[in-house]
Amino acid sequence: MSSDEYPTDEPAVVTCGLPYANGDLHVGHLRSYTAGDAYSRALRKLGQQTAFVSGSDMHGTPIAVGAEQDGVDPETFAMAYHEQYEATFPKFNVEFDNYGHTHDETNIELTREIVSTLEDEGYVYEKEIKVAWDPEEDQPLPDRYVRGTCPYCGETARGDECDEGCGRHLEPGEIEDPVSTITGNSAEYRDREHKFFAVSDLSDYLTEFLDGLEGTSNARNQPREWIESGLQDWCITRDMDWGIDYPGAEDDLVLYVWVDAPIEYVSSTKQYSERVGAETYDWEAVWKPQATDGDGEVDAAAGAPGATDATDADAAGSRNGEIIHVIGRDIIQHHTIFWPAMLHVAGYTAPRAVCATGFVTINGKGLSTSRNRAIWAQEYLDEGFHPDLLRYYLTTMGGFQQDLDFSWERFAERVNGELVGTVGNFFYRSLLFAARNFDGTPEVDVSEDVAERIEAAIDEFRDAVNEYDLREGSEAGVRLARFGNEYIQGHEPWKLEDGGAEQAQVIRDCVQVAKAVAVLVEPFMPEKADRAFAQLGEDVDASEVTLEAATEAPGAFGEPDELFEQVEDERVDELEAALAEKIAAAEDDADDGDADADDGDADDGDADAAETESDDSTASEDASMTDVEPLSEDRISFDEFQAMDLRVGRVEAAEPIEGADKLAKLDVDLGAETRTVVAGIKQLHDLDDLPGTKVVVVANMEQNELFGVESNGMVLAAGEDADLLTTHGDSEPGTKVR
Ligand code: B3M
Ligand code: ZN
Repeated sequence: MSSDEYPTDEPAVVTCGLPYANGDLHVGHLRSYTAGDAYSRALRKLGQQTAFVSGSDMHGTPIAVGAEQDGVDPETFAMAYHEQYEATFPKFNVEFDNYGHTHDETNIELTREIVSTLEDEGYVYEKEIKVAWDPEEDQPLPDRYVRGTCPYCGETARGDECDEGCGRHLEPGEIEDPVSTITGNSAEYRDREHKFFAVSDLSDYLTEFLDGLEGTSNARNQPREWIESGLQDWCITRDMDWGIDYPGAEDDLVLYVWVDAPIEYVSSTKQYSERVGAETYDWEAVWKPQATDGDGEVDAAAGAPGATDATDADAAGSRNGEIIHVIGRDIIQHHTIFWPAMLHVAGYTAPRAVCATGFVTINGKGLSTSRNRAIWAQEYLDEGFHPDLLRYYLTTMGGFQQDLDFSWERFAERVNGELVGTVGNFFYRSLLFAARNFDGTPEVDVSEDVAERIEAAIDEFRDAVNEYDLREGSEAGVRLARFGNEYIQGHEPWKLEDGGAEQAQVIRDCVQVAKAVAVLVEPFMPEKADRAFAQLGEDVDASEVTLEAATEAPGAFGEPDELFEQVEDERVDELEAALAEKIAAAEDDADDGDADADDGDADDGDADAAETESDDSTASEDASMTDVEPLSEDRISFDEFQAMDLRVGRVEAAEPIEGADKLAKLDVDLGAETRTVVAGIKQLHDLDDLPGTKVVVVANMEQNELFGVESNGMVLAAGEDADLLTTHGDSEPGTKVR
């Protein structure tokens, strides 16, 4: 990797965590796949050579357990889901350059090769350990065949993962009070020989690696803590017959699924390269360090395996590609400890960035497949909504690392507000006017101010991509459309002489802004952007162009049609009611004892990235409990907390905002200055009582415009009643809240 700004001279690869091929896809999965897809498209917009790859995870107990339940062999079971995923991703415009699976020859071969190198380099040893065993079935109980108590946090956990508590990876034998998920019996422990990868020898390397790692801060902070508390070696074999046989082993000893799963990132890139030819995309230029001479020319492959060799290559000057992993935050440890350790010893390139997305909640509660509290991919499509609307929602709702709440109400709000109201409205108005009065783009130059405004949006986009900030990236386009609306409103071209020079100028500017908006929102809504391009008379797709196209003039075009459709209130009510009904039905089933509750078996085995199952299990018993959102497991560091500038403020004036049901405009004294803050408290407080009240304000909240009022901070309030937070003593306005 380099640490140059994107676009760099090296090829990039963007990967998404591999879905276990064991269940239907839902909105939790889609969050990371749409994010990965949007990010790779955004990189391409910058002109970065990029491949976007992933594949299905076919091995491990998540598959074996599911196959057993369905009474089929694991390969048939996993392959059916693999094919389903392959067909589903494109329906959401998630377009992998290669989507493979871990059970194909390329991956099996590469896995054996990498494991042999780990052995040759002296990083693998054998050790006798105690593994959980089912006494009745007389079989070993790896990973998901056992549940028990997490030794770190005391929550119930799966054999290899504390899935409901601290999220840590658990080594075989670590789980306490193990119970077999096959028979429900208490498991025994038996001695078995297993292979270990000496990760603990690599603490220094990993510390250094983390210091240079880009992406989201959670992907650096958590592993740092794990390293500080002492790394354990990693058991890389399992007593099973489904998986990749351990090279040279005789009995049923396969590699742990987490060894061959990330190797599919490399295999998938290799398959892509083989398909398009190395001149078009060279997988080795990405994954294998290339030694360079002084002037940066590539000499020869210096990807000789081994820790020291790789370090030498670095020291001599090495070039290799930009590896960017997009994952769910529950698999940070695998991607920032085990995986880079393997890559390093095997002589491969270290990842440049790990972007770990937060979980998805549904109406404020943990997504749960077994409780049917989920929006399934197919279900969304069956509702007839355009895939780009969900893409937009999922990729731009918050930062990568924030948990993301899905509700149909908010979905409609964003579609109707930003897409219909801002982007669609501006686009339609401008193009209709242009088509009617000028048969398309008027033949004048774009005015200087507008050209500058477009350039500023392009810069915002470029910065956002370099900061791995999809939300900001999308805002660059949406803000530009907002500017466009203000521009057309302010210049009132309908009042100018039809077809005259003044009108031509305004419309020329608007057409260019419209084209730039289409270019900038393409990563998030590729199909809509392609359609926008077609309406502008372009003969290429918006997905094929780079940022330069934003400033190139469109030509002639006819009358447009609307890009987006309003989601009506009644539709939202219906969708919310149907969702509540299906969750209640699943709960009834659970109460009847028919359905499995969250018992960690195959049903919730699709442990995707962006899914949380740790929802309130007493929901149906205690109505008051259901109102309390589950406490977030997404811990933040002190640094992250400090990034928020919380201040004591004093309300100086409060007045309603006309046209808005809930919003009030507050002038808040923050010591250094008085700020205007818009707050959703109009119906909940008597505004006349507010002046003089002390409040707590997020002073560095991004600026936002609501009903034409610029809000410059956020007032903290609790719950549905917007109970305003205040101070207990007499801190002065401006005092920092810590
Ligand atoms: N198959 C799914 C998960 O644990 C797992 C990801 C593998 S990524 C290399 O989220
Ligand atoms: Zn735990």
